[in-house]
Amino acid sequence: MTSIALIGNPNTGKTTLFNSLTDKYAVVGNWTGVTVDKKVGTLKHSAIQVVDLPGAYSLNPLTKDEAVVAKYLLNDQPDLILNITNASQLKRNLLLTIEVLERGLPLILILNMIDDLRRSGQSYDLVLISQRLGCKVLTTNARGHQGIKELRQQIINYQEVPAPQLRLNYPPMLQQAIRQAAEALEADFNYSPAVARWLAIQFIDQNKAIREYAAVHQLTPLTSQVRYYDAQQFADQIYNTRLAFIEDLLHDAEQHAAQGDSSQL
Ligand code: GDP
Ligand code: MG
Ligand code: K
Repeated sequence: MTSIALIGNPNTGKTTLFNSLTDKYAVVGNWTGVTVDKKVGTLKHSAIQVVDLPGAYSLNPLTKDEAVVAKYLLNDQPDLILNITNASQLKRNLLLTIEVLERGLPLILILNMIDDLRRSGQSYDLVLISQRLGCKVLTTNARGHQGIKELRQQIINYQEVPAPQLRLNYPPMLQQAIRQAAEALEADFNYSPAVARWLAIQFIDQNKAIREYAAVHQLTPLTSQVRYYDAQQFADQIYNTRLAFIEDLLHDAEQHAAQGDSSQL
């Protein structure tokens, strides 16, 4: 069965979007913990399964909610991920986007709450954002039911959404550690290159859910090789590289929009 997953930070409009896409009744609310378990519905007039996951700021779980998302990406293989973001808080939201893009599954980035962004007078060049991240970008106002038809069309054509190839330029020593671990995971455990690399990055980043998974599955390329590195230094480098990438991206996307170079919000 085809399934698509909604992933994003808390309060970005995931449940609002879920409710307008699916037939199934679901409670909308923003109390923390209201969606600790994933909610499943079906896309209206289709058999496509839609999964509403709890909000998370990172795949490295600090809370039970966040652990659900990390475990979902470890154990499930959705045909498409909808990454819902608050368009006015992209700097923070895109940190999760990068982690999910690195997983390598087809993904559409949704800049939701586009009404708020427009009201604030801000705009971004969507083509630039799409090119740098290597994924499709759509805008929605989930509360006002805007952009839903276009999104629905993209979901139905999920087979045309390519797998992302995002490769951030992590510092050389870190890059080498990632590559070594990833190559061993591919060779010895048959992981695909994208998943192997994602597991290596997440393990080095001290993701608790991934470390548990690596221990249970005895992923020795991770548990034996990587532990010799300075874990905290690498985790800092991962965060700093992602943040610098996002800051550049948003700076350029704003400038291009201001110059009217191409498609704007
Ligand atoms: P979730 O935590 O990601 O599931 O977010 P919710 O769907 O619960 O939405 C959080 C709040 O944002 C609710 O009050 C929604 O009505 C509101 N909201 C959702 N989408 C939009 C949107 O596109 N624009 C605006 N202005 N508000 C929205
Ligand atoms: Mg929700
Ligand atoms: K249905």
